[in-house]
Amino acid sequence: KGGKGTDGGENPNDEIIKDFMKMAAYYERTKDQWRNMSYRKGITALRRQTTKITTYEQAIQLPSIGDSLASKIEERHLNGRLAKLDYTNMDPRDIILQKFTKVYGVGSSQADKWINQGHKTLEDLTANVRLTTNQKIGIAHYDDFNTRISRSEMDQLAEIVKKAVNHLDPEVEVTIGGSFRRGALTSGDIDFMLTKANTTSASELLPFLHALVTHLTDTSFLVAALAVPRLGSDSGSKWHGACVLPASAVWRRIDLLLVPASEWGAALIYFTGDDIFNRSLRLLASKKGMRLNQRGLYEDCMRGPGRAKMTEGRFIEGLSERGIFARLGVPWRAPEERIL
Ligand code: DCP
Ligand code: MG
Ligand code: MN
Repeated sequence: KGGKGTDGGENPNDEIIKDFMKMAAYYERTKDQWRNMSYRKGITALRRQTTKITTYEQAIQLPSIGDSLASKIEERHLNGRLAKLDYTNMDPRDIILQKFTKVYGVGSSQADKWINQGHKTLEDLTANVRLTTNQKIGIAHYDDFNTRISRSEMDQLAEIVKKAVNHLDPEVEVTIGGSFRRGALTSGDIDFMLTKANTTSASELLPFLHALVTHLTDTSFLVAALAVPRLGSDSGSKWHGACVLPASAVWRRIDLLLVPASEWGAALIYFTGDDIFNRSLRLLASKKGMRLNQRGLYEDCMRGPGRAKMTEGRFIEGLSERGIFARLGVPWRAPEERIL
């Protein structure tokens, strides 16, 4: 997914960080996971600096910054730009890839196929491709879904959902996760987590979800359902849709996650992200013979080649976010610090 801004405030290395984010996103789209990761690790190292890094010699001292990134940091300082970024910015295939993957529900594999078939614009897709209902909505509301949401609009959206929840079942608790919980100045969508005391499975919250979605649709707040929970699947507790503020014409993406109270901590880690932070926590868990997912932390998980899971492992913690960090043996990280 593209268009993600820097989450927090100011950093003396903001300019190079922004360029490195573009490089990482480029390598993510082109599925070069290794370079994508190198840039992301480089960004993490730069974020931790309190002074501006300008020379190769300074940069190469930092953890996770190798020859190639160090050269680019110096180049960016001396020239005010990165030649490689100018080059990728002109890559015609990448320009189309970016456009297509910014359609809701379209990943780089689907976008690749369309490009290979010769499609270049969203108009080409509309005219020549058999699109799913969701892809049609994604294209019709392309600009809406790709416009970032300010924190004050996030508050307004949250207010409407919280009122409805409270009206339907005051025992259900609402928390906003995602980039908003990380303190981001703007968000790509709004991510709600819904839980209720003493629940042990997301399916117990399904009747409530149904009532909530019906109510918010009847009151014209929800305008599309894009993905509904399918029982038994891994995404069994997630609802995706679109909403709109009263008197606004701009559709916003909204996600609702049903969380049983027993899995609250694990779900909170998962839905707070960011996705890269989650990936690194899960990798760390697997290196320690454990397994982390959105439901909990498990120990004594047996793995085969390529860290493929062979046994489920024993559930050891799900309730508390801090408890999971502790059992993983990693220092607590506030949501604001969970970037890259
Ligand atoms: N998530 C994940 N892996 C994914 C997608 C999502 O771990 N492939 C988790 C981490 C995200 C959270 O779900 O923080 C919410 O997903 P979003 O796509 O809404 O991402 P964010 O809220 O982080 O950013 P944005 O502001 O773009 O919505
Ligand atoms: Mg989000
Ligand atoms: Mn989301």
